[in-house]
Amino acid sequence: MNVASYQFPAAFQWGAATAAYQIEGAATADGRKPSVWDRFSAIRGRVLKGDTGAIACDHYHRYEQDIQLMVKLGIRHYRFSIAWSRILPEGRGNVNWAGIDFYQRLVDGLLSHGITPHATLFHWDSPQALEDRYGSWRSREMALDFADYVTAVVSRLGDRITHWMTLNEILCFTHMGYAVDKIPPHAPGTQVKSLKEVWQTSHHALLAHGLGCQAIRAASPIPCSVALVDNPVIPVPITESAADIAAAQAAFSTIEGNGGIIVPALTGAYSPVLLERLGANAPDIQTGDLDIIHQPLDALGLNLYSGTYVRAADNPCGYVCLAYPTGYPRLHMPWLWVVPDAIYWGVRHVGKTLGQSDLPIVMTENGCAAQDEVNAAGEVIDSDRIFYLRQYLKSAHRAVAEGYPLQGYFVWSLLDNFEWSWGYDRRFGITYVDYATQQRIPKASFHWYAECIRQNRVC
Ligand code: IFM
Repeated sequence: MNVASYQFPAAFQWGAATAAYQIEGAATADGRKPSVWDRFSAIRGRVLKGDTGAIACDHYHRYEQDIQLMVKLGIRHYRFSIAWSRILPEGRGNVNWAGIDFYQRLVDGLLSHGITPHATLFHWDSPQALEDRYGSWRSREMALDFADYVTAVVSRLGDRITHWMTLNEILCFTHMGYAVDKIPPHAPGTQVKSLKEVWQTSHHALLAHGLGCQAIRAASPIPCSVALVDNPVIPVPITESAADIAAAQAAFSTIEGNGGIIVPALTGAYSPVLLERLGANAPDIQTGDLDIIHQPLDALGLNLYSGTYVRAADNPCGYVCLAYPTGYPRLHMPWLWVVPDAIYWGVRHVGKTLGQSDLPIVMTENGCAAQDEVNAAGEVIDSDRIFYLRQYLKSAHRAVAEGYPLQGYFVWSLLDNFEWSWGYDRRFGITYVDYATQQRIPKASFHWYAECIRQNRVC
């Protein structure tokens, strides 16, 4: 591997990622019933400009055209998610064959072009019926229903999908959907009464992950890879002195949600520091739960967009998080501070801080929203996105060059799409979508990324 030219190993997986509710549209087609996001986005004031995912990129009807885009891009790996409410419209019970058929057609189309499908089983769009029945993630029943849904999917699609991911970004769809004293920016938008109840929702999601892993392995007709996708906060040492590195490591396993999501999933125990801090607000954990949660994984997916600078401090936790100075570069989201080193440190923390040095890691999402415009020539020259992606990919390269098991990179996203509470106002795609006509316009970053893939290096 040539370090100076940022060359990646031949087997490095280049890909692009999307999620069902953000691109599919066709919200009432072929037996699909509402998800919590259909209901949430229909409530005035929940999503910017009243946008919903009812049409989105109309990918449900245009998936063949979108596969052609992937071919043009040169990716050999595509990450997408399966919509629970297309497969089990009521959340449990009867399987909707039209839903299965859609994903079979999509996957067969990918495979016929040599593109490996990587399927996420849950990317936030849980069936509204389960919210109505028992409050979805507030109930332990949700984990059991998730496992049944996984069995329904994997037993029918497992002959052609070998890369499975259970849940995407647990903290977002639990803590941001049920937070106390905040207006939850995520579906279902329920205000629970205590912080304990919030932590209970993420505990149920962890259980769903564990039961989901078991269900995948039991239902898959062929050997397959099973992963969790998480978005931990990444502490980046402000200098690479031994003291600041130790501070970043101390921060990684305790900071914000990390100690209650990635730590139990990978080690089988919540961070003791977090549990002490939570006190009576810690979730109820039943005997055996942590064994279920701590399933062996074939890979870990990391969704990384930003990082938090830390330095060593003479305080009980040994670190302080540093505020971003005024004028620090940020792209088109309030949280999108440009911290390329987050990729390197994210991969390193999983290996060294959590002692998982053999666990293969895939960058399952990285990208940015930019204020893209179509120019008079009909092009979108998103040099800001290229600037961002180039730096992050160099950081990924550093991790690989130092021998960390980073095996692939999926840009978020193949297409502009429904960015949750921000609706269509924020564009994360390397392909511009004109929502009025559904025209796809590959941006400059699309062509740049295609060249990286072609040369297998950061260009
Ligand atoms: O669009 C989201 C995606 O659904 C989950 N990860 C972060 C992306 C950008 O906000």
